[in-house]
Amino acid sequence: MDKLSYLNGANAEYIESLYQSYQQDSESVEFGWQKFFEGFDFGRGSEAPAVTAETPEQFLKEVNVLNLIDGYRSRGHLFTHTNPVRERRKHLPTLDLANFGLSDADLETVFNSGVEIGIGAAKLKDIVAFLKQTYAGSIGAEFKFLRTPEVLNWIQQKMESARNTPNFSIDEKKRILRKLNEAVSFENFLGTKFLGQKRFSLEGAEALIPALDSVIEKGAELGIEEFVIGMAHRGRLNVLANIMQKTYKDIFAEFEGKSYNPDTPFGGDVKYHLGYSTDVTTVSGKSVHLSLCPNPSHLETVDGVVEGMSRSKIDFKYGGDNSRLAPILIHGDASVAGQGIVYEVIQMAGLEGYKTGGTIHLVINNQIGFTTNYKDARTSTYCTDIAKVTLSPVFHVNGDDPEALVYAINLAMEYRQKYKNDVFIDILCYRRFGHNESDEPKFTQPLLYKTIEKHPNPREIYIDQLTKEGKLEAGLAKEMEKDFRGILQERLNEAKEFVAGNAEVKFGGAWADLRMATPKDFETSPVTAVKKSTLLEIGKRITTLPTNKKFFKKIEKLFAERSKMVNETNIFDWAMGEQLAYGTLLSEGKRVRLSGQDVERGTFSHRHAVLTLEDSEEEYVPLANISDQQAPFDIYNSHLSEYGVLGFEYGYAMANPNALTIWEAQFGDFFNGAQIVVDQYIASAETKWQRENGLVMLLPHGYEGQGPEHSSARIERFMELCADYNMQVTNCTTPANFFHVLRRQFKRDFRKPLVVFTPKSLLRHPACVSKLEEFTDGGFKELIDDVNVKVAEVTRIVFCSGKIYYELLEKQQADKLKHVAIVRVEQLYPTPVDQMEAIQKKYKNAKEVYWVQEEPENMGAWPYLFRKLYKTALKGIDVISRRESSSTATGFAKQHANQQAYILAKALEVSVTEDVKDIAKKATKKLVQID
Ligand SMILES: Cc1ncc(C[n+]2csc(CCOP(=O)(O)OP(=O)(O)O)c2C)c(N)n1
Repeated sequence: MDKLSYLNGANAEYIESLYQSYQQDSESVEFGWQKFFEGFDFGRGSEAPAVTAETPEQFLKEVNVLNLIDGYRSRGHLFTHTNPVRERRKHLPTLDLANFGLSDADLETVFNSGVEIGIGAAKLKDIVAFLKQTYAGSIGAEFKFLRTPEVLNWIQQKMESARNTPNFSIDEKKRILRKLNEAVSFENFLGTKFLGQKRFSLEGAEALIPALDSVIEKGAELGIEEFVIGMAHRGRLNVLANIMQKTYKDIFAEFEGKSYNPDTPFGGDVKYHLGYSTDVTTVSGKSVHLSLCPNPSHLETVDGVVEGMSRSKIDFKYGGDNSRLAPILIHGDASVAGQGIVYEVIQMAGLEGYKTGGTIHLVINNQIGFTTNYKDARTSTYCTDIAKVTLSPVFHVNGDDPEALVYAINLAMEYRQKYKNDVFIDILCYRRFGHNESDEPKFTQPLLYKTIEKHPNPREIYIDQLTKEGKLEAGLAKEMEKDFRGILQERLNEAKEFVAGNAEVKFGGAWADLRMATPKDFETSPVTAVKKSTLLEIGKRITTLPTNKKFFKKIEKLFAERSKMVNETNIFDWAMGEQLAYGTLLSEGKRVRLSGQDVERGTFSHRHAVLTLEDSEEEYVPLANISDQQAPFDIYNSHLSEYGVLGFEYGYAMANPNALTIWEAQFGDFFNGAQIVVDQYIASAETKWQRENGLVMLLPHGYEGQGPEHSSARIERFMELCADYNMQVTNCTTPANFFHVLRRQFKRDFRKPLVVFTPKSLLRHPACVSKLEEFTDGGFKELIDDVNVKVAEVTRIVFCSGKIYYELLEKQQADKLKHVAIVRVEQLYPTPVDQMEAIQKKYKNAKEVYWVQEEPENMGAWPYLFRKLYKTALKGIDVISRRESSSTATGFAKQHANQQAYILAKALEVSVTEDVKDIAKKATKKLVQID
């Protein structure tokens, strides 16, 4: 009806003429007017109190009332009673009658416009009462920005039929009270028994517990079989205990410090970061699986991970049916407003490769972030304003009104199932204590905390309400509390007795057949070769284009070349090595998912995994057309996000160990936008949470004169995180080794993250090819020895990795050098130290051993290798590299070329040109002598 607002005070003749048109043909006027005139006619012909809107002036008054209704629907949320501890600031214009051309004198007048809200012709005072109750009570609904009339009307109808007074049965009310009681008592109990220990209590927002309990019930009723939940510290223990059903005993044991077992290699994490999964049975007897994703302290990082886990399960467990699983993200008000990752993740909601059928977002809006007032935490009106990006409805709810919250969350669940979009619930509440239990909030918010001190908890408020309604038997609430405290005390006593057992990790669900890795697993790589006939057959399938489709000439040519590799030369380039890895895994029933910016074609135009037909938008995906029995091949160009997408893919791999999940950075350096995911999940999840993950990161890397931002994928950043066999870091030099390292992800009964520094210029380098036998024989090689030299003639060993190898090789061959063995370390971590030592032993005449890298001395693998090797037989190793630098690479092409020539010359001990000598002088490079 907002179309009518411009008519406020418009001319009466116009309305009169509209009415005449409507009388002749109701369809001739807009829908809003149809409804209005319908009501008008109805009012005139009804038994309702005298309606005298016979004149244009009266029409206008009716329009004013319609505008008032529209005002409440669209702006009522600004005037709600949703804040339990603060007066809301004034929003102008108000919804006062005067702002709609009405006054108190009209209150007794009957208006047909009442039809618009379903109460028929009614006195203005009743219309206002209805609107206040519906739109300015405990729930503020923001939905008028939705664009689809059907969705808009649906929410409007839901709001107006419930009128903020949901009709819960006595049993439902008792359940809400019971869950509220659990939430409140649990915190009180922890507070008294573990005084001063950090627990990030939920106090002030306890209504979250009945709300989550209810959404599980409602979800199950609407077909949900699983929820994947992400949340931060606040109230997490309460959710673990009272929703996830983690036993009180286990939680208390963690408080007592009993779960630490010195015999395990795990570092563990604080108790309010741990994940958990469980099966719950609803009141109606349905079973629902709940997974609470582990999360680090970094707020909102978990969002992408939860979405990825959800999508993964939707894909492999629910056959793509997203009405059977829903993600729930629980945010804080400061973090949802402040963290950019929220935007990155929310943008996924409608993207083909990432959508999960709608996420239910809950915000524990305690109006404070640590010590920061909400006014300093955002510019937007609401902390949830990001919801408007995806046109997601928002319900702002008073956290002291658990029934309103339960109603709102049930509505959100229904909405999610029906419209498959995100929906937000902003729980207006407060934080009873400081940021944590040893913090003094009065230092920074003295007045607010005076109010909070006196404010009754939500259970007391609800008991009061139920008592007034006459719905609560005397003594029941007290009994509930006593019983529950009794249970808690019993569990605490058990926890004190509890001695930590051998915490051997057992995987469940999709991970049931897997185990934790041991150092022995990394001594050699398993056979990952594929039978020749199979490889060639798959090769044929993925290089043969259908004849009934019209492809670009260049694509036809490219595929003809690929086909030649399969059918004639049997020599494969990098792109084919990669495609054959995927093709063979798909044929073996392993799902392959690759996402990242522009991955379908490939940033360097080498992949062409998705082909768009000429003159049409139709796409053809060769890897999806291998056979009917193959596993799905999912490849998606991502939106321009690293942090969000890497988190998503990590989550995808976490849920499904049987999918090869790959994230590719556009250029390797861009991964640092996702450094938090690397630090907090990829590198450390196993040590902290005993969670394995088989995610692969492809990071284009190599010094090719493209300047500081497109040269380095920051190998050093990964190397510094390597410990405890936490991940595999590789810099392969051959298509076959790349093929094997990808396949290796599945050929062992454990999972490990794999980082591959991938080439750029090598994609088209004539020497960077592999023969058929390299695919059909053996497996991944951690180290590749030099086959071009004679052992006895070698006086210098040069270890290197990645692209520089081909430059060294070229010079070695061009200058016919016999004294330098160039040995490639293909796997930087776990570092094949034994194999490197064996090389040193083998070249017994070698007097010198160098590590040669393109990166500056303070970057690349050297700082790590230096630290590792000085305690081994290779302690005499020295480095040849660019001099240390604060920037990854030079922006001057000439300087780049000189630096590169200098490295080659130094490494191979060949004559250095004048230019390079000059550079060398300027570089003042001092080789670090070890020992
Ligand atoms: C990315 C990030 N930055 C800073 C912090 C430190 N920190 C922990 S809690 C907190 C306040 C969070 O406020 P809010 O999101 O409103 O949640 P609340 O603690 O109030 O429940 C901050 C700044 C963090 N954990 N993560």
